[in-house]
Amino acid sequence: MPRFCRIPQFNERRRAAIDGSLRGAVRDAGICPFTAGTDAHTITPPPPHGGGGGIRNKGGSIQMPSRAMRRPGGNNVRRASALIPLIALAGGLLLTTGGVAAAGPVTPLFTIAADNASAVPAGHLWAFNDFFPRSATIAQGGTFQFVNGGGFHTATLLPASWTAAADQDVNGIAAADIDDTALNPGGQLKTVENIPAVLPVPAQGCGTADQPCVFDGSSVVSMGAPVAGPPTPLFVTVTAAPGTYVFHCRIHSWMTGSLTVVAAGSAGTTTSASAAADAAAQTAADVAAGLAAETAADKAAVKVNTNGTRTWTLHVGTSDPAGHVAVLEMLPRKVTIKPGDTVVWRPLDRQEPHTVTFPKDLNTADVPLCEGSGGKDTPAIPTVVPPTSPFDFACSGHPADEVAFAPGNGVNHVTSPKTVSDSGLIAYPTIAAAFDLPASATRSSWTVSFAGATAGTYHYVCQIHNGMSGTIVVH
Ligand SMILES: [Cu+2]
Repeated sequence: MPRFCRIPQFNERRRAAIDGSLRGAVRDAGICPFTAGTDAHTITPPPPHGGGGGIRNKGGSIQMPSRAMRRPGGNNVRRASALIPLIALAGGLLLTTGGVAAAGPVTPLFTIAADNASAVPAGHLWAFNDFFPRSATIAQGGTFQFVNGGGFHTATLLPASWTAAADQDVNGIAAADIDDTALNPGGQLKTVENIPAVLPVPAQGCGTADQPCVFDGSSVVSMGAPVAGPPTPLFVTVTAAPGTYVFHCRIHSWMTGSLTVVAAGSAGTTTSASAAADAAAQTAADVAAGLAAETAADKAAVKVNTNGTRTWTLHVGTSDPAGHVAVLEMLPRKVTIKPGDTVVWRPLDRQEPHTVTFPKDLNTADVPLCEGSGGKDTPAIPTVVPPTSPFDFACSGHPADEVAFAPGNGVNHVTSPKTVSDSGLIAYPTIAAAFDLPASATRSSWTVSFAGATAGTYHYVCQIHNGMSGTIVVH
């Protein structure tokens, strides 16, 4: 079994239904014993020149230790998280002995939003995999806030010595199922979801306006993804030395920004108004880029084969070249083919994986599993029927061990509007690389034969992105 504990995850549709109290339960009680504090506290920053076996070079800049070395263990995590209440207590004592009443909530100097869902043009299904604003400057001692602007994101502020690519490699949402190397039914190497890495850091004790987390430049501060319940803002007081620090999303590898810290009293720092203006300018540029990308991808390529059938190439999602806008649409959304034709889906989005699933959402984008001997995984058992969240699954007395990510069913021949066909993960190759997955963990295309298909309307969806759907008319 992998050395870190994984807890169940659920897709975006089901996430909306989760009781917000679960988030607190995860953070405070630690449903998974290793989630409190998460791995980020205990992972040693990648050395500038790694040694030992399994070295690989990510992003051309940093050499990483082997995967086995990089997997977080549990004990140090607990030690790190136990420090948080102590720090909080010390802070309280200082206030008390100073005779100063608690000042009450801090007003943040500015806001950095992960995503901007309200700016998606009407009639489009997009996500902004971008921070608004992407860069900011703060004086030492200042407080700002990260907020979730409407997607499944983290905002993870990294120590000076870390790069976003290195953090993504170790703490990204996806990981190889290293003890089970059999292929998924869809033909991909198995991928599991690394849930602890996208929970808040620190896990508890700070982040509110009354008690901001402190970023001192030496350890991670992260607004967790909305894994359980609605997202909450993360207030951060910056005490780090002057310099530039990277923040990023552990789910979307190209989603990065920078925070420049300057000495207290310096001029030219970001204000609420300047942050809003920068965000607005970025939004306008992103929208234009997203529309251009969508238009470019909204065409089917058609090739006539020697036997007279046609091969259609469609696009399952796209993005602008910078990866700031994820177009979560099947493009073109509807095509009319003939029996005997073949349809190929290609991903164009650099950051979002997808599935092509006929005829409807099967709820198999996230599959809670129990580890068995010899790496044999079995489905976890629902503890609530019907289950409404991944926390409603268990393995003989403990939470599910891991969550398989979109395994697919391997059916690539569709003959009726009722045929159940699920590609499993389709993704641009850069996505596997960003998470240190083997390239074969995703498919760079998916081909479905409609040989012998009956006339009719065939619906299909992406199981990862709610509302992402398309239609094939066989005529
Ligand atoms: Cu999708």
